This record gives sequence, C-alpha cells and structure tokens, in this order.
Amino acid sequence: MESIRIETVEAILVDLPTIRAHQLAMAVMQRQTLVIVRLRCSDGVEGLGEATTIGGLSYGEESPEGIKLAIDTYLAPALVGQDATNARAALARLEKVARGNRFAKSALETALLDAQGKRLDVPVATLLGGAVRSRLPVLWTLASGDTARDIDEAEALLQSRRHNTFKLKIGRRDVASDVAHVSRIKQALGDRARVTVDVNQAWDEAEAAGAIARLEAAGVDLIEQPIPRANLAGMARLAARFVVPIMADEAVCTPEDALDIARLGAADVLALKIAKSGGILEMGRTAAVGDAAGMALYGGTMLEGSIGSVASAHGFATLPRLAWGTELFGPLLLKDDIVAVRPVYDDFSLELPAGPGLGLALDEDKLAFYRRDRAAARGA
Ligand code: MUC
Ligand code: MG
Repeated sequence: MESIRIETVEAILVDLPTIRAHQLAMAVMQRQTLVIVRLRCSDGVEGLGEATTIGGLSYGEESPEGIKLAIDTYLAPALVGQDATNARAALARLEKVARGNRFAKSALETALLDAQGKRLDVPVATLLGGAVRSRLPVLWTLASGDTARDIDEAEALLQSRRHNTFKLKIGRRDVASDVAHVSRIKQALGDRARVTVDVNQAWDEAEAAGAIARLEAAGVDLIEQPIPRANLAGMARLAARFVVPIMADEAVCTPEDALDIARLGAADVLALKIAKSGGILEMGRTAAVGDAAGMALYGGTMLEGSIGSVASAHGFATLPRLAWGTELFGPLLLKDDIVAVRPVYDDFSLELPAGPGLGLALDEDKLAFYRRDRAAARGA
C-alpha cells in the first residue's frame, strides 16, 4: 500500500476582536491573533492546528508572526513528504530541525493528530488512549480593569451557569490597589464562586509575601505565578509559607521544568498548556511528572481560539487527575469565530466535541474575512 504523505503545510495569521479589553500584568489585549495551520495530506485529508501568544512577545518567546515565519521557512519544509500518519516521528524530525519554537510545533502536532483522527474516524482523545471525562470545568477570567464591571460580569456568568470560578488578572497596578480589587470581588461573590489570582510574574518575593498574606485572608483560593519564573527558590519559600496553593504557570513548560519544581517544592499546582509544552504529547509528559510528584494539575490556556482550545481539551480530557479543572474559555473571549460550529459551554464546563479528529470544521468565509493578508488587501 502506498504510504500517506504530508503534501502542504500552510500557516495563516487571523486577527479576531475580543468582546472587551483584556487587561493582564504585561499587556492589554483588544484582539487576539491566531496562527491557523492547514496541513494537507496525499489521501485528501486535511488537519487543522492553531498557535496563539498573549500580548505579542510579552508573555513568551514566540510571537504570531515569528511562529508563521518558523513554520513557513523551517518546519513546513521538514514535514513535506513525511509520513502523515505518524505524529511522533514527524515531531522527532522537527526536534532535529529546530530547537525550542514549541508554540509552532504544538500547532503542527495538533494538525497531524486532527488529520489522523479524521482518517481513522476517531476523536483526538481516542488517538491519545481515550478520554476519562467528556466535560471539562472551565473558569472565566475577569480582566476588564474595572472592579464594578468585573463583579457585574461574574454575577451574569454565575446566573447563566456558565462559570462559577473566576481568575483575576493582577500585577498591573500597585499591590494595595490589587488587594482591594480582589477583596471587593471575593466579598461580593462570597461562597457562590471560587476566586483565583494570576500575577504573571509581576511581584518580587517580598512584595508577594505581603500580598499573598492579605489575599489569603480575603479568601482567595489559588495564587498563580506571583514572582518571576526563574526564581524557583522564592516560589518554594512562598509555597512553604502559605496555606493557599501556589501555581506555577510561566515557570513550567517542559517535563524537565516540572521535575525542577518538584525537586524544590516550588509549586502546589502546575498550569499545563499545550503551547508551552510543544504539543499535547509533551504536555502529557509534563503532567505525568507533576502528577507523580504529588502536585495538582490545571488545564491552562494561551487564550487560543476554538481550534487550539479544543485541541487542549482533547489532551486534558485524557489526564487521570485534573484537580483544578481548566481555563479553556478562549473562544468565549472572541467576538467571532472561524469554525462552523462553535464549542459548547454550559453547566460550568466545556463539552468535548465527539466528531473525528478535533471535531471541528472551518467556516471558510469567516477565515477569508479575518485572515490578515486579505484584511490588509481590504485596507482593514
Ligand atoms: C495566563 O497567564 O495564564 C490565561 C487566562 C487569561 O486570562 O490569560 C491567560 C494567561
Ligand atoms: Mg498564567
């Protein structure tokens, strides 16, 4: 039998507006850029993948434009002609061609798994060995920049049973203002909702110690990446000092990072993201190290659109333990979508699509409208 080969790999920049400004310690987002991968195979099957970053280069070391460049120039040429049915072999080849560039590799891996799932008529989670849950709890991030507006947003989402856990993005303002903001929101929501905070590395250790004491007293349930990722010893001291769990996000990308954190006791919880890890398969290895070390796991987001979020969901659905649920709300932060049927969110969770591959199809008209090269030609 003739083998099935990868024929073309296309990386497309797509700009989608957000429903409101999204304010983080390091950036204010008014739109999100998706790098959409279309991987076409010799049997006619097409796989979809996606990579995003947060705030250009302000969160991590890859930007959407850089991801497209890496794929077009180095990664796609290495894949064309390779066996389309063997994602692991394809990824091993990419490791030889390019160091790092994990966001780009993640998008390509997703496209390969989507194509193989479609080919075999099974969901990606089934290719990975099977889902242990068909719904994933999903929190919402309150980040409008305004306390009263955040409370209104949370009340409406509780009322509609879409979210009952809220993550507050802090670290942009001074500590006193942030503590007051978080305390007001927690007080308004009381026991009806869990409240977590994400500092995105903005504090130093001494600032963090003072702030965490006050946030713990205010009833906050989890503190995400309070200090710079490189200060693992500082994170270990904070984790030992407080009862409220400390979560590593920027500090954990690879299985080796998870091992360092485990050795030092630098976190109670690990935020997993397929982009940070370089794909679903590496995310699974990172998760296994954390799990073996007794750390709790959380399904994180790079604020992907539907394709990246659903790819993450297939991966997270296979993890035996996922104590802190997920934050796969990216599609809900976007005003519009480029998939034909948007993922379903209800009952405080995301439903894992049941169709083959990712279980998603592109809306070609929407893609044509939002892709950057066409929008530029339109003068948008
Ligand atoms: C991050 O740092 O966790 C996740 C949710 C959100 O609002 O931003 C991201 C990034
Ligand atoms: Mg984070």
